[in-house]
Amino acid sequence: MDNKQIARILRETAQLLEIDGAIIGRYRSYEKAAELIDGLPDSIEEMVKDPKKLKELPGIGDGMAAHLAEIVETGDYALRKKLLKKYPATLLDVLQLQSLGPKKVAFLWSNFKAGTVADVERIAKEGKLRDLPGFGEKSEQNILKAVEVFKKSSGRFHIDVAEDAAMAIVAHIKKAGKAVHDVTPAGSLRRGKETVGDLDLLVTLADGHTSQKHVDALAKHILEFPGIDQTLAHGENKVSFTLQNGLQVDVRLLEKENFGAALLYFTGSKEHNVTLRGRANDMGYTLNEYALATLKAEKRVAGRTEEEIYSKLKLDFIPPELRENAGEIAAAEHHKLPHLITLAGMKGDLQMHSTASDGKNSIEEMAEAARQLGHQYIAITDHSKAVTVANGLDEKRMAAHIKKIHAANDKRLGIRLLAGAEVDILKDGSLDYSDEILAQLEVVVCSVHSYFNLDRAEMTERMLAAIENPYTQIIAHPTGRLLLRRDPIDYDMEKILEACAKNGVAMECNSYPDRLDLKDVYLRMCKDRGVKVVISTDSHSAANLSFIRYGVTMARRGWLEKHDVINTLPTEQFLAALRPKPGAAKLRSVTSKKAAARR
Ligand code: DGT
Ligand code: CA
Ligand code: CA
Ligand code: ZN
Repeated sequence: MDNKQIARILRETAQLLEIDGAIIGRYRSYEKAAELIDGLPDSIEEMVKDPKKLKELPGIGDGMAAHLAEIVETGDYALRKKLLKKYPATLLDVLQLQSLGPKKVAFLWSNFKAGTVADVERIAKEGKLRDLPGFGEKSEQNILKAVEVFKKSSGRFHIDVAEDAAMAIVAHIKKAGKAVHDVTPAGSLRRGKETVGDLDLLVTLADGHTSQKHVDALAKHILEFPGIDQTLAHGENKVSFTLQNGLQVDVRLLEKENFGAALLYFTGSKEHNVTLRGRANDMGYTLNEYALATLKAEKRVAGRTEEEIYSKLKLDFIPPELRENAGEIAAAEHHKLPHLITLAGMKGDLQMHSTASDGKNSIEEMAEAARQLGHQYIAITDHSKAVTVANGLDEKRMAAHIKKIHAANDKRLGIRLLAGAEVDILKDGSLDYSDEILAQLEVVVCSVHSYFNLDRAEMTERMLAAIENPYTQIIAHPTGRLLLRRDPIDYDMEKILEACAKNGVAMECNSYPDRLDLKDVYLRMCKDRGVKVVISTDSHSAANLSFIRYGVTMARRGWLEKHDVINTLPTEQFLAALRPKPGAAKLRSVTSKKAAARR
């Protein structure tokens, strides 16, 4: 049982307790423990063996330590099970709806017996909510919007959840030993899509282990994976099962000889495959999950690797992230594929929070973790005052905080620390800090955290105003989407990108797995329109800094190359690539005039 599963059980217990009307302290302790365990590098399953160590964790006392032991031992938690007898499990789905907290969920349950998202949708559509205390017409509409998001997203999973599950299963399958040659994730996970419907894993059999007897033994071993909830299918060369969080997993067992063709087929996308098969047919071949073969004689020409199949089809190798039938096949034919950005190319991270606002680690701790990742510079960007829920800093606190960042930088921690802030874009597009503070910041990151429902025209004006503010340098999580939870805000992206290009404002590719914002299509628009991109993590703890890999994946899906992303540049060049500060621009032109006069 991994930390994520344990955290989920605790979180659900907290939510059910809150619905049940438990006193705040009671459910908060579960919530806090869930949050802690989610971000913990050490395995709780290991730690319960030594209760003393467990209780050294902040907020874990005797009681919680015993609960954790119970969860690890039984795979569930008695209190959660008891509450699930009292309330339907589907209430947890209702709780997922943005804009419905536990109090309202409890209210709807006790007054309408609304226990499913469909129930809530029905009573909202019947107009029964608008007159209730604490609801109103606007909230009724927001609930219906949230229901739509839920319906679109249900059954899909965030990329980090999918990746963690895939890694655990791969490790388990490899424990079968010499029967297994290799295990490779395919499907949308390999393409780096922001959410994943199900996992597709390919297991290649070792030489001498390909008989049906061997395959059956291996299948049996795979189905002993401890995270399995239900076995769905057990065929000749395929097993399917679901995990406790509902994620489905399809595992295919195959011979090495067919690996390339199978990997190509099961990586998809379906649309890429269809176009590829059409091309194969035009060239006198047939392509399926076993091989590329001649149409007439059915003579096999390739199949062991993807490379040899692409090559026979007279195409350059197409990286999985590009396989969406969005022009990549034509580009591969003409040797025009982009040289995609890589994780190793990243030199800095421009959005993260410290304990000054809602982060879990100090400036120094963030610096050390970033240094270990190989970064040359980071910007500490705590929240501005409007974001009260995140303990945003007012001008006075921010002025002191800037000094603290400079002081930390002076300690020469092996990484350059930039004094930044994530400045809220207010409803009218103005920024949440005075020019005096903005002028002191080395990196000004601006973003929306309120009024997500403005109409398109008003939202476009708001964003334009923010971009035209001379202090704005980076727009963070530009569309404000929360994957599987909240739709993006609505504005005219063409107009906004045009304004970014004109004003030298960079767009952020936010790496946080529930944001991944901008999305791939918009990133490609940035590239085509000459808008600079930064890839940042929006870390709220030192452990989050490694999320940058998801941002890089999204950037690759957006066809971005090293030169499209300014935080691939070394420190000084990066700073020069940022939009110049109002004062600095004047200063720079004065010095260059002086330089010209000298020449
Ligand atoms: P997902 O799971 O919804 O996130 O997306 P995928 O792309 O992983 O889709 P999935 O799991 O249904 O199938 C995995 C790959 O297998 C898919 O990307 C392409 C291939 N595939 C599946 N079904 C078909 C099909 O009917 N025709 C073709 N050409 N390819 C298919
Ligand atoms: Ca899939
Ligand atoms: Ca599948
Ligand atoms: Zn933010």
